[in-house]
Amino acid sequence: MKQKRRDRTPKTYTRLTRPLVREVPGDRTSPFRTATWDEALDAAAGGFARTRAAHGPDAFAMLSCSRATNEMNFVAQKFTRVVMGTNNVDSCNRTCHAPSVAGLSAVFGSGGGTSSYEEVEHTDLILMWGSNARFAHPIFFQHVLRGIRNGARMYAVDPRRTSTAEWAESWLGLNVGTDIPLAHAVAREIIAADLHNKAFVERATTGFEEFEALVEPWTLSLAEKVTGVPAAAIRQLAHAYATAERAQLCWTLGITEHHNGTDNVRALINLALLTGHVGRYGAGVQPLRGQNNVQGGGDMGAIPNRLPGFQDLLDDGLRLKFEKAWETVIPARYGMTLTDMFEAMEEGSLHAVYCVGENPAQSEADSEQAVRRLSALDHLVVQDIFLTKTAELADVVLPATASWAETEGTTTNSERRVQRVRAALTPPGEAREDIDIICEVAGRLGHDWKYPDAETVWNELRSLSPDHFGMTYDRLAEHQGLQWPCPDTEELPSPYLHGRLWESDPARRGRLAPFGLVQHDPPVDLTDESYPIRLTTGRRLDSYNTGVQSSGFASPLRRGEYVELCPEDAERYGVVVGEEVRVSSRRGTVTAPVWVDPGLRPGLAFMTMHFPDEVDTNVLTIEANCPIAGTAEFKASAIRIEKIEKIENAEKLTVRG
Ligand SMILES: Nc1nc2c(c(=O)[nH]1)N[C@H]1C(S)=C(S)[C@@H](COP(=O)(O)OP(=O)(O)OC[C@H]3O[C@@H](n4cnc5c(=O)[nH]c(N)nc54)[C@H](O)[C@@H]3O)O[C@H]1N2
Ligand SMILES: Nc1nc2c(c(=O)[nH]1)N[C@H]1C(S)=C(S)[C@@H](COP(=O)(O)OP(=O)(O)OC[C@H]3O[C@@H](n4cnc5c(=O)[nH]c(N)nc54)[C@H](O)[C@@H]3O)O[C@H]1N2
Ligand SMILES: [Mo]
Repeated sequence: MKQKRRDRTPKTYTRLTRPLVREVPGDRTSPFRTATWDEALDAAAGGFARTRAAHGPDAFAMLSCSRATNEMNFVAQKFTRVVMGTNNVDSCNRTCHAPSVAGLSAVFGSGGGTSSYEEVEHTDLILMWGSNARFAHPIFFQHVLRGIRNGARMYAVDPRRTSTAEWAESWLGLNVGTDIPLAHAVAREIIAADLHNKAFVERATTGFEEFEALVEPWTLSLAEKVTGVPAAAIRQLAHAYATAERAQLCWTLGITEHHNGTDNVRALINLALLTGHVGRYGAGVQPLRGQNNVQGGGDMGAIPNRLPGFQDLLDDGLRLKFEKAWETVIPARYGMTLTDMFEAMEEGSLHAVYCVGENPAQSEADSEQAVRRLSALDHLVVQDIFLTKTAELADVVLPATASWAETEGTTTNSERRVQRVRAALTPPGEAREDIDIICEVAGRLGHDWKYPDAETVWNELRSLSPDHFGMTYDRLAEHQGLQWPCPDTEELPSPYLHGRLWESDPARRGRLAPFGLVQHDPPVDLTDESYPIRLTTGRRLDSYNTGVQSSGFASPLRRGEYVELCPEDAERYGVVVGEEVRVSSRRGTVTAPVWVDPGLRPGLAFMTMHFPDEVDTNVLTIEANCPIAGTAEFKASAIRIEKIEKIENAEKLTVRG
C-alpha cells in the first residue's frame, strides 16, 4: 500500500498587532479577545501584584529577550530587581552558552570570549570544536574563510561531517559526548611530545602537575576506543595545535549542551592554557554566542547572579552601588536560573512569569513537561512579536516591536562589540517598544520611570558599569561599535582579553588561570537495545530556533523537519528518503520523514528544533542539566526508529504539533 504523507508545510506566523486578554479573566481555557493597551497592562500588572502579595517576591520570574537590545535587557532586569524585589531573571543563555560563561569566568574571571573576529583572519590554526559555524554563524564564518585564504589551517571536531567540516583540513568525527576524552588525549600527546608552552604554564597557570596526572591515562589508543577518532588523527591535531604560532579555538553547542557542559568547556580551555594560545593577538578561545544579543543580555544583568556590567551581586560593595542608584534593596542571594524556574513551577513555588521574547514551550528539553508546567502558573504574561505556542498559554499577550528593525538601542556580539541598532521600519498595528511596555507595567506597580529614549537607559548603565563607561552613543557610531572592557572615553579598547597573563610582573599579571581537573562523564540518556540510536539535535542554515521568526520565509531550501540517518542505517531499517517513521525516546514519540545524510555515522541521527508545530523534536530530548550552568543535554538523547508499515497503524499514532 502506498504510504500517505502528512502535510508538513511549516506553520506560518503573523505579527501580533493588538494586545490580547482572556474572555474570562483568570481562565486560560477561555478564548483570547483583543483588548485596549490600558486593559491589557492593568491585567498584566494586577496579576503580578496579586502574586507578590500572596506569595512574596520570589514567586515571580522574568524571562528576558536575547534578541532585544541591551537597553531593553537592562530595563527588564531592573523591573525584576526593583519593582518585583527578586533576582529571578534569566534568558535563553541558559539553554545555550551558560556553560561557556561559567567555564570562562572560573578560569579567567570574566565570561566573554577572549578574541575579536578580525583575529581569525590573522591566525595560523582555527579549531572549530562542536560548532557548525558555516550554518549557525555565517557572518563569523566569512572571517574564517578569509583566515583560510590567508593560510590558516582548519580542524573540525563534530560527530557529523557538517558543512563547516567540509572546509577543514581534517575532520575528527567523534562519538557524541566524548569531548573530554578527546581533549585529554590531545593534552597528553602535547605533553608527551614536549610541545607545551612551559614558560606560559609556569607564569600564568595553576594546577599543571595535577592536570598532567589527570590526562596521563588518556593514551591515543584508549581515546580512539572511547571517541571513535583514529589515534593518528588525534595525534595530528595535537601537534598542529601545539606547534601553531597562533591558534583560535572556537566552540559552540556541541560542547555546551550536555549535562556536563561546563566541564567540557574547561577541558577545551585547558588546551589553550597548555599551549599559551590565549591573551595574544591571533590566539584565543571563543564561544560563538547564539542569539544576536545573548552576550549583551547577560552583560546587562538579565541573569540571576550578575548585576549590569557582569558585576557579582554577592559583592556587598557592588550591590550597594546599585541599591543607592535605584533607591532599593536588592536581595543578597542569586535568583533562579531558567532551569530552576521550571523546577519551581513543578514544586508550586513559582506562580507568575513575565516572558519577554522567549518561546520556552517549544525550546525547553522535554517540551510536554514544559508546557504542563507553564500551564499550571497562576499568571503568565507573554510579550512577543508573534503569537507563539508559549503566548497561547498566557493570560495576557502584549505585542512588541522587533528589536533589530523597529527599535533604537545597542546590541553586543560574541566578540564583545557593542553596536548601535536603529529603527528602519514602522511597527505594525498598535505594537509598542519593549522598554515602553515594561515601564508601563512598572508604572502600574508604583514605579514611575522616565526613559524618554534608549540613550537615557544606556547612560544609566554606563554610570553603573565601568566596563561600558567609555562607550557613549557618539563614540559607538564613530567607531562602528566598541568592545568591552571600555572604561575610558578617549582610549580605544584592546581587541583581545587577558594579555595580562603574559606580564612578567606578578602584580600586573593578576589572578592566574587554573587548569580544570574534569573527568569524562558519558551522556545521561544511555543507548540500549530498546533505544539503540544516539540522537543529536541542532540547526540548519535556512531556519531560526523554534521557527517562529523564520516561518514567513518560503523557500525550496526550507524543507521542513526530517530525521536524518546515514545511508547504512537507512538501509538497515529499510527506509527511504521522505518515508515517515516513528521516532521514540524514553519521553515521547513523534513521526517524521527520513532524510539520508552521508555526513552522519552509523548509530547517529540528527533532527532540528526548527519545526516544532509539525514535528516537536523536544518531545524526545532529555532534561538532564549541567549542575553548574543549568543547561540541558539537547545534544544527546537515545531513540528508536520504527518503520510505519501500514497506513491504518500510522493514523492511530499520536501525532503532535
Ligand atoms: N541558521 C541559524 N543560525 C543560528 C541559529 C538558528 O537557529 N539557525 N540559532 C542561533 C543560536 S541560538 C545558537 S546557540 C547558535 C548555535 O550554533 P551551533 O552550536 O553551531 O549549532 P548546532 O547545530 O546546535 O550545534 C553545533 C554542532 O554540534 C555538534 N555536536 C553534537 N553533539 C556533539 C558532541 O557531543 N561533541 C561535539 N564536539 N559536537 C557535537 C552537532 O553535530 C552540530 O553540528 O546558532 C545561532 N545561529
Ligand atoms: N532540541 C533542541 N532544543 C533547543 C536547542 C537545540 O540545539 N536543540 N537549542 C537551545 C538554544 S541554544 C536556544 S538559544 C533556545 C532558543 O529558545 P527561544 O529563545 O525560546 O526560541 P526562539 O525561537 O529564538 O524564540 C524567540 C522569541 O522571541 C521573539 N522575539 C524576537 N525579537 C523580539 C523582540 O524584539 N521583542 C520581543 N518581545 N520578542 C521578540 C520571537 O518572536 C520568538 O517568539 O532553544 C534551545 N532549544
Ligand atoms: Mo542559543
